[in-house]
Amino acid sequence: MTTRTLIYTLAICTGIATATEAPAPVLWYKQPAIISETPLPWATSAKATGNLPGKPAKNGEGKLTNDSWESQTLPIGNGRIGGTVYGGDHLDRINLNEVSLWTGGPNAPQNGHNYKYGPTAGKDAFGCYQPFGNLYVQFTLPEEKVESYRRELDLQKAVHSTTFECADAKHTRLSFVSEPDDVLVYTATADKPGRVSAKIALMPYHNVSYSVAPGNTIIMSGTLANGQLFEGRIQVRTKGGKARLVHAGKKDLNLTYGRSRQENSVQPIIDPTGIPYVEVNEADSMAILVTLATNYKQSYKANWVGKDPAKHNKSTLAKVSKKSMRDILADHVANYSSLFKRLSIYLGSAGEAVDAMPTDERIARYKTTQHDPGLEALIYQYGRYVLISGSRPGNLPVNLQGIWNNKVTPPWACDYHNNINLQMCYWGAEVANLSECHQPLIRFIDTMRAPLRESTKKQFGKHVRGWTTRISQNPWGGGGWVKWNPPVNAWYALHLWDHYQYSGDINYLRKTAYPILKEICHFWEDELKEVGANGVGLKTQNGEKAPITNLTVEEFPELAEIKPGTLVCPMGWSHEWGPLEDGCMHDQQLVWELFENTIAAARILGVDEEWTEKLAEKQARLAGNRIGSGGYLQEWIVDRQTFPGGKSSLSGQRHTSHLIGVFPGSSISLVKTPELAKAAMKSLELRGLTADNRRSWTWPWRTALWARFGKADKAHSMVQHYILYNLLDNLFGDHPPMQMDGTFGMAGGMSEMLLQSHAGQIELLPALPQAWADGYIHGIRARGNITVSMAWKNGEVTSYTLTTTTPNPKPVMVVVNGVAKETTPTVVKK
Ligand code: FUC
Repeated sequence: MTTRTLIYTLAICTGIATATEAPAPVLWYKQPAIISETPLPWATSAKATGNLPGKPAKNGEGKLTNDSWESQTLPIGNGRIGGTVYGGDHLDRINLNEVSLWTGGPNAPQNGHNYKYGPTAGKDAFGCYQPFGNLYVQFTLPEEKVESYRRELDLQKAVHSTTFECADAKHTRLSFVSEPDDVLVYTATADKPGRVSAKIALMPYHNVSYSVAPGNTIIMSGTLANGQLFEGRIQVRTKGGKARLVHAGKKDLNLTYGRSRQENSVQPIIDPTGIPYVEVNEADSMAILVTLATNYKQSYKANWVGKDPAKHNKSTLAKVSKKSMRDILADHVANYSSLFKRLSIYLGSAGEAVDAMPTDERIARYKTTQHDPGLEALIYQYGRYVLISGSRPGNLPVNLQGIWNNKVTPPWACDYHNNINLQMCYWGAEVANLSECHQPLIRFIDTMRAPLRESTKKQFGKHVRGWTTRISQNPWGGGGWVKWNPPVNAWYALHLWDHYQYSGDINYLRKTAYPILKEICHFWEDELKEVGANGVGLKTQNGEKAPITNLTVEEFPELAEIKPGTLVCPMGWSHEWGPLEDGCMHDQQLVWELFENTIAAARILGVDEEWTEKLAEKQARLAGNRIGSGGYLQEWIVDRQTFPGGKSSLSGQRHTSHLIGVFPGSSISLVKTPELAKAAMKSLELRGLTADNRRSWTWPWRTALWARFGKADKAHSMVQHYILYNLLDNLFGDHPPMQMDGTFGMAGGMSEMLLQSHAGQIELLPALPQAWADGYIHGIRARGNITVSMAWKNGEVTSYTLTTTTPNPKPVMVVVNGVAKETTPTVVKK
């Protein structure tokens, strides 16, 4: 089978014609992922699975593990239901997830102090995201050897396939999660009749009850310790042969949890005897339909409780039973690809042979050559793939692992971590042309306001309006970690504003974004602290248990420049190092941008003139950025080069908090503030590239930062570092352990190298590296509801077009090959 497809992109509507041989975006492997030994209803041990050997993999702690979920399985999803596919030939497994299955609750009494999680955490604990179950399919194959094995994930269709030959038949298994039909589908066929024989079970992670229903249907339902109801159903359809339900009458399952050495985590211990399963004998083909649901409703008013999951599953299967498999697949592909195909990208190639390599071998090759623009383009498109598969309107947003998780005690609770991770997952949403996939984050921000208003008052005092939150959040309005993250509300505001800037949707601005922006401003109006001349009143605390002391002009002479009446954000933490202190630059920059954008929004809407005048007056008094004695941008209001004890406060830290005004913010830029931009560059250089700098999410951020500084080869080297140090075989990001922020984030980070639109103009190829000298991108987005397509050769733009769906567009300034030109976008239909 060839992975190469000749794509002639004749963009008639955009006027750009490119005839480029671009490889189809596909991940593929010559071996299945290793499935750890597990007892199944038809066998107390599935040790001898008969599978082809998998690749020994390391877990997040760097130890070899028998289960290679983390680095070898491939994700599928529809934003609600997620699966990670192992692709075994004899025994196959899909780890199943549903986006809302969460233990814990609002953890009100000890909010944040009770960061207890796990499979049995109750309402008073923070809880964690839970895996739902596992679909196991044990095939009976002839004794002959399995040959020509291949598993692949086709990013153009969002379909996983496993193909191989055994005896004289070719076997094909497909899996995908349909958004229109809301089911996960697994099919098995062979090109000779009667060759599909298998046993199929749905295995749990929690205490469940089993029942069965007509049509070879198995139902698995349960209630978590926090009262959340969940239910999963599988239904098996066959063509030819026979299928029957084997049900020994076992209903209730009581699990215990123990540490599994194989998976190096806590796992359920299951006695499988008597669990119902479906047996298929000598069918021509079979299809397994999986539906999962909980009774979660994203509404504080409804106490987070919604519809009965059983009803949902029953009606989903009833609806889908009227459709042929061909139609289910066709509708899935049409739905998914209508989003994916909006953007195509070609950055060059290291040759046909490299483009055709298995993905894991290709990554290994990259580690020695560091040259494979095709792999880099694949990483970009994979970021878009996981966003479409993990984040669809109407659902919760993606968490630390997207929606894919196989552990009942996942790292960091698999929560909504908001000091970089959650936000980064959405950096590609607008610019990479997936605006509707941004909706789950925007809705999350919106729906968490009600509980957060209450906890914010408890923490900051009754007089404080608005809301903010702790560093990690759960879907119950609860917060994890003792520490609050006050400026995160202003960071969230950037997302709300960006969605307007890219879409130009004035109704959204009026009804959704502006009221939230205003409320966040209220919080800061009440929280900002005024200091005197010489910074009198500035406080610092060297760690949570240390005494709070004053910052003085005697110790920090630079405070002499602080004017009386200066406003600072109180006691911030420049993620996650240094003291708790007034006026951290990360906080100051975010609040400055919040005020700036809110004032702009009010002007557009023609509202709140008087109030925004006051806001502008406050904005002008915010303590601003300062350039430190070493020419770097100060991270704190005082010029620190070391912390008490002598450790450097400039290098070796993964967060680049004080550069947030460069990206994802835009208050510091080469165009608007060249001196500060130069200092910010120095700060970034000083951070270094080793040790703590190497994390899943550090590289996409630094890619975007260097791109904003116009340093193409530096930006590209951040992409290279990501691949060298923090990329797993399945293109998941590795913190370690696996963390999906980097995976999502690269779509955003790399976009900044190709197009920027934050400084009042559209710049084409602002940071194009040597390695991508010839290429094209069709369908990248710029602020102002503009879609850009362009091609380039030897680093120079050779053709470009701008389109918009906004009637009567105004001309915009476009920088092409260093020259600014006024261009009016062409109007196209929505
Ligand atoms: C933040 C980061 C860590 C990690 C965690 C989940 O706290 O500082 O590196 O990504 O989130």
